Order: sequence, then C-alpha cells, then structure tokens
Amino acid sequence: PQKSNISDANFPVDAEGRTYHLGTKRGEVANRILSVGSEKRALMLAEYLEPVAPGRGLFMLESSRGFLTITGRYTGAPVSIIVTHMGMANADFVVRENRHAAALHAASSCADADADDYSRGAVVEGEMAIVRLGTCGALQPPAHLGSFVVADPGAILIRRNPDAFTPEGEEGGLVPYTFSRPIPSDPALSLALEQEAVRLLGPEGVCRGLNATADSFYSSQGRRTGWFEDRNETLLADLLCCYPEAVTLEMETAMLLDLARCSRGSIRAAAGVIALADRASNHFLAAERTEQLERATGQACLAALARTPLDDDWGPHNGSGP
Ligand code: R1P
Repeated sequence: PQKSNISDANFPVDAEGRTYHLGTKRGEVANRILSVGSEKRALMLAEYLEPVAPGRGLFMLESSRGFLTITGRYTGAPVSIIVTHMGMANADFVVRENRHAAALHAASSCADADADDYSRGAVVEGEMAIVRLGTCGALQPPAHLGSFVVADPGAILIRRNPDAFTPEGEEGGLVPYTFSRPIPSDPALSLALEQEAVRLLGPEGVCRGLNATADSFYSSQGRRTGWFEDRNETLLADLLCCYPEAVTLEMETAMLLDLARCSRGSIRAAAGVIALADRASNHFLAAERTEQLERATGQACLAALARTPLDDDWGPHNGSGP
C-alpha cells in the first residue's frame, strides 16, 4: 500500500483511500479495536482470532511505517488488533486514522454540513470501541509487579515543559512537569475489561485505578539519566501528592481517552496495563510471566470488546469486510 499518490494535505490518503501512516482503508478494520504496543504481542494475540469469514485467513496489513493491522473475529465479533508502538503521537495516528473521514475537510466548508459528513469515507464507520493492552510501571498498591490494572476512573497526562529549562523559565519559577486533570475511561467497557480479566486471572491478579500517562519513558516518568538535566528528582512524589490514587505509569492511555472524549460520542475507550516494573522497589517482571499475562489479559481485552454492543454493521455480509 501507499505507493500511489497522496491527496489532501489536511488528511492524507492515497487514491485507494488508504491512510498515510496506517495504510488501511474502509472495510479492512473492525469497529472493535485492540491496540497493543508491540508486533510480538499482536501476533501472539492474533492466535486467538478466527477468520472474518469461513475458509479465509485473517486480514493482515503492515504499513510502510510499521503499523500492523490484523482483522478477524473473536467469539464471532469482528475485531482488529493494531500495533500502536509507543507514545502519544502513535496512539493519535491509530485512533484518528481509523476514525478518519475523508469527506470532512470538504464538508466543513459547506454551511449545511451535517453529522453524517463525519462518517462518510471513514476507515471505520459507525460506533467504535477501542481497548489498549499495555505494560506499565506500578507506583503503589493495589498495583504490584504482575498486576493487571484497568485505568478506571481514567488517566492523567504528565507533560515536560521545555520553557522551564530556559534561563527565563528558571527565573520565572516555571515547573518542569505539568499534570493534567483526569480524563475518564468508558465505565461500561472498563467494567467489562475488569470482569473478563478477573475471570481469566482471578481477583487477586486484577485491580483498577488512576493511570498516569507520560510524554516520555525517561524524564517525565522520573527516571534519572546522567547526561541530561531533567529536574525530575521529585516527580513521582509530586505526582502522588497531587494524585494520591495514581497507580500506574505508562505512555499512551491518556491520549486514547482524550481522543475518545473528543470523538463526538463515536468512540468508547478503555485501557488495561500489566505492571511490568515496580517503580518503588525497582524490580522487573520475568519475560515468561510477562508473556503468560499478555496472553491471558489479551483474551480478556478481546472478550470485553466482543461483548460490547455497538451500533455498527461491519462484515463481509454487507460488503464492508476485507
Ligand atoms: C515503554 O517501554 C512502552 O511500554 C509501555 C509504555 O506505555 C510504552 O509504550 O506500554 P506498551 O507495552 O504497550 O508499549
């Protein structure tokens, strides 16, 4: 894909209607999306999918930018697993390019543009549900090494403020890191995710709590590296002072929840993360245990998506499947 010419600088698509970064087009992506951070995790979880239609394989497409989309069915419901890689910009690509509406730019100049214009030409039409399955650092109980933590009630965003690192900023007392207010997750989808995880892992392995999403792995997560002036020595303490209920720290959830909140009611989003690192003790989870948990919690995410009722009509039966 993406060999033909791109049109529309506002929202680039090629002549086939394939998006610029994810490379997918209408009909190739299901309304239920599981967003994962790595290709290994996506391929492992694709083992639990059935083909979209009998006698056909899973739909798989990797874009030139490395975004892999796999579409199939889980317990009958169409689901796409998408490799989102890391960080907020990549989460933004995945959400926006799937929700994309090619006609929006043209329609926005028409005085009589109506709500339908937002779905015309979309990669995914109708309501969407997106669940992120990620890994994270555990900040405090109830999250501990190996826990699966559902981001309920949601997530806050930690941003590094470059202005604070200038002489003027220092003089003016600018803070080097800012914390947003909580961004809510979808309550029903979060509950479904928690219930499915408890079913597969047992109640002791699952908890819920406020997530903190940082705009980097190092400085804005309070990691210290000698070559950079990061002024983050008190960052984690400051975070817990501001949000005593924060339990996990990672890099995508707040972006997903923010976009869902701003999606004009078209996207429901939730996230669950496996605590891979304990930020208090500095311990890290063994690779074999991580894989076991990825398999179990991945199935919980797929089950939560599959049981979520959506106003969609996707599938080969109406010609919209891949
Ligand atoms: C950092 O190592 C990455 O791991 C976490 C962070 O959010 C970041 O993306 O999540 P994933 O395992 O989903 O990538």
